[in-house]
Amino acid sequence: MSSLTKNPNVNKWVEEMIALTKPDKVVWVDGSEKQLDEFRAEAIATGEMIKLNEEKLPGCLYHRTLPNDVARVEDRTFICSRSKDDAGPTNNWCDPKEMYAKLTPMYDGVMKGRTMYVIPYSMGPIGSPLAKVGVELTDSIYVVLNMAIMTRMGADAFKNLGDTSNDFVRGLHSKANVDPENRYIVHFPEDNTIWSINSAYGGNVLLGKKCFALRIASYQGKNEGWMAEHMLILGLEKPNGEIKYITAAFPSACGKTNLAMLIPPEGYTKKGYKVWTVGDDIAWLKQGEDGRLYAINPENGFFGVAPGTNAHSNYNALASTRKNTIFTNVAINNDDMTVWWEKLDNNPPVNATEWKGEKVNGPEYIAAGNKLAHPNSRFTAPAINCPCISSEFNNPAGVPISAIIFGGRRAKTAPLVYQSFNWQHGTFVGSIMASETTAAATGAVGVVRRDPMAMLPFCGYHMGDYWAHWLEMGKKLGDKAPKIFNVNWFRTDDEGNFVWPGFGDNMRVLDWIIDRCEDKVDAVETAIGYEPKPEDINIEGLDGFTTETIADLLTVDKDLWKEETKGIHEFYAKFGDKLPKELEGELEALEKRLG
Ligand code: GTP
Ligand code: SPV
Ligand code: MN
Repeated sequence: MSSLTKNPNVNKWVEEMIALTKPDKVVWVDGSEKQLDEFRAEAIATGEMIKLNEEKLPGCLYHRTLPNDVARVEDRTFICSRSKDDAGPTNNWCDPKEMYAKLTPMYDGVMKGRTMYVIPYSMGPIGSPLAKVGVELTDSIYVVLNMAIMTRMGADAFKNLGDTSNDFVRGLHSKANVDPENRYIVHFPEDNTIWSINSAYGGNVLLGKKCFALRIASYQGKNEGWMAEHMLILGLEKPNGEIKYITAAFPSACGKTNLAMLIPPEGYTKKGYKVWTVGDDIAWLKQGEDGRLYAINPENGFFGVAPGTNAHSNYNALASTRKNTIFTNVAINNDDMTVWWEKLDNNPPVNATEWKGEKVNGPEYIAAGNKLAHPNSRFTAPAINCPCISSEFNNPAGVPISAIIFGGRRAKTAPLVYQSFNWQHGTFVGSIMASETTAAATGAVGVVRRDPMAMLPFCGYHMGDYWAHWLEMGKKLGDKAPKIFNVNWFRTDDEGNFVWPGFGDNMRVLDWIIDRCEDKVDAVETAIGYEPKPEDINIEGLDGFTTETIADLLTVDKDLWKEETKGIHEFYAKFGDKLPKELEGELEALEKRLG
């Protein structure tokens, strides 16, 4: 098939990559439903995807990855800037020449006997001044079908690029032999290039997502004066119809999709409050002509965590997955070819296939201590399926942001919510974020680690320079800057149970946050920031909750925080003279306030 673009930069690069990988066949992905149907039929015929129940889950497909390939691999992810110092202490680095030399032989002839798909895509609404174009070459139909949901994919993306521009991200992916020992997810920020090999899972291979929209884009944003962040975007509609937009950065599997789609408690919905979803994972933020900060969601779908998603916890996410969705590594109910995962409901299928592909009796299998779905199993659902998708989802200008929220999983230290004193202090609050690790990346789960702005695995350059860029953005935004907050839905009691009910009830905290943005409510000044007066968190309809419970969730344990500052010092020490002095100053000021 001939090229879909006249752009010589694209065509030259594609030809070079064909010469390197030597596919039997090259297919340019035009984005048409007809062509996608052919891909689906082929994927089903080869067994790569399984067709699910057409009545109950129309247009839905199932895919299983190898047990060694179920999450992002941070230890095999590299930022190959020319200078090691530009990758910084939080990224794996290798000299780009060395890395190209190492990987080129691995790609040589890797697509022999296979088809190469050439995927043009836009991150961001086509025609948006904030959108950017990528081209992914892959030998995986699974990747093509996921990219069709997650991005604006097809010939239209080339329209956005034009016939001469060289401003597109070159993504080369091969699943090769899915060999974990030779798995590499490599970024060359100065070349606008991503090479991924030996994986066929999610964030490792859907190169528009974490690789482009965060790692490469964060680097582009620093150079071009905007920001790429691991943030959801939501619109909170008040009874008078006014909508305020909020972004929130939580680490992987810490609640972004859930917050983005929340349904407020009854007391709020009755009054007319509503939450609209603009994005659930990534935000690109740029100052608008009016001086405010605007956000677009570069993605076109949701790659969401399946376990824990149910009609009660996240009705809108579940509803989003009821058609034209791809399920990866969940369990199958063989009686009716539907899907199941932990906490979907209390009825695990008896006639089940667990995520690795073994036929099992679901209830017995679970009783023996096993999981039917992998903890990082996912759904890939089109954004248009979401019942609460924002009318601004495709707005090329994005939405104006009133508040930025940071948060993570902390059993004790962080209170339910606090507000930073100002943008600089807010940048400090983001930089000291810490969270318990989750199944979204390979490695130990439940270990507290520093994860600044939820960007530890996703910042494509030196984290010290990234913080400096945050401070710079704050100066540009001035008094139009969004207010910065920190939340923690995950405080536990002495038995290890979550105290805060979370999910829809997080609305109660958003309510206070918006009131703060509008100067409608006072706050208490503490050592770490402004906190609500306990009585200002609305607990109407929260069974068993009193103002004392809230007060408890808001306590700042000075001894724990003093311990915390030691950890921050250690962490900050890694950044040497790239640590902005403003942040060092904020740490000293915090220590003084703690006494
Ligand atoms: P990524 O897609 O990996 O970036 O994850 P995410 O940040 O979008 O996380 P998601 O919303 O999918 O939630 C991950 C897990 O956290 C699920 O198991 C949820 O059930 C759980 N979770 C989300 N919100 C809350 C909450 O408010 N309270 C509690 N206790 N758990 C929550
Ligand atoms: C995350 O891990 O933050 C995800 C899933 O959103 S992945 O796309 O695999 O990175
Ligand atoms: Mn994520």
